[in-house]
Amino acid sequence: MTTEADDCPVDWDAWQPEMLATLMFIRVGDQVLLIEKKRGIGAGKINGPGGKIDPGETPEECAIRETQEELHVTATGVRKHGELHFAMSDIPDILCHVFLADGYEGTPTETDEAVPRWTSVNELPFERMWEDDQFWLSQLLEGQSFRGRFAFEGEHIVWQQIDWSVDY
Ligand code: 8DG
Repeated sequence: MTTEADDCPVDWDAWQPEMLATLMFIRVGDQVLLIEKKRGIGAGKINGPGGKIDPGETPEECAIRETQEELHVTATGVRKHGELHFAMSDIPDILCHVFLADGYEGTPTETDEAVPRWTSVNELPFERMWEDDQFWLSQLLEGQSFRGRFAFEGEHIVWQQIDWSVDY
C-alpha cells in the first residue's frame, strides 16, 4: 500500500463516481449495529447497512431507507460524518456518504439482504470487513468526521488519504 506521499494512480480532481451510495452506523452505548451482508457488492462481508441512492433521494433518506429494508429498524439521531471516495479496478467507482446514528426504532431482524450483528466498538471484526474500514470506522464511532479517498486494485488498497478536518 502507498500513501499520499507517493504517486497517486487517480486524478482525484477529475474523478467522477459511477455510483452513489450510503452507509449507516447505529451506535448505542459501546455497541454498534453491523450487518453480515448476504448479497450485492461486498456480499459475505461485515459492514453497516446501506446501499445505492435512488433517483430523487437525499443521501440521508437513502441511508434510513436501506437500514429499514435490510434490518427493519429506523435509525434516529442521524448525522452525516463522512464521505468515502472509492476508485475501484473491477467494479464501478463509488462515492459513499457515511452516517452515524445514536438510536433506532424497531427490532433488528434478519432479511433477505442482511443478518444483524450487534458488535462491541472495541472488537470490530476488521478481518471480515472492507480493507479501508480499519482506517476510519473506530474514529467515526467516536464521532469524528472525515473524507477518505481510496484507490483499490481488486480487494486491496493501493493508495489512500484521509482528511480529518472536514465538517458536514
Ligand atoms: P441495493 O442498493 O440495491 O440495496 O444493493 P446493491 O446494488 O447491491 O448496492 P450495495 O451492494 O448495497 O452497495 C454497496 C454498499 O457497500 C454501499 O453501502 C457502500 C458499501 N461499500 C462499498 N465499498 C465499501 C468499503 O470499502 N467499505 C465499506 N464499509 N462499505 C463499502 O461499496
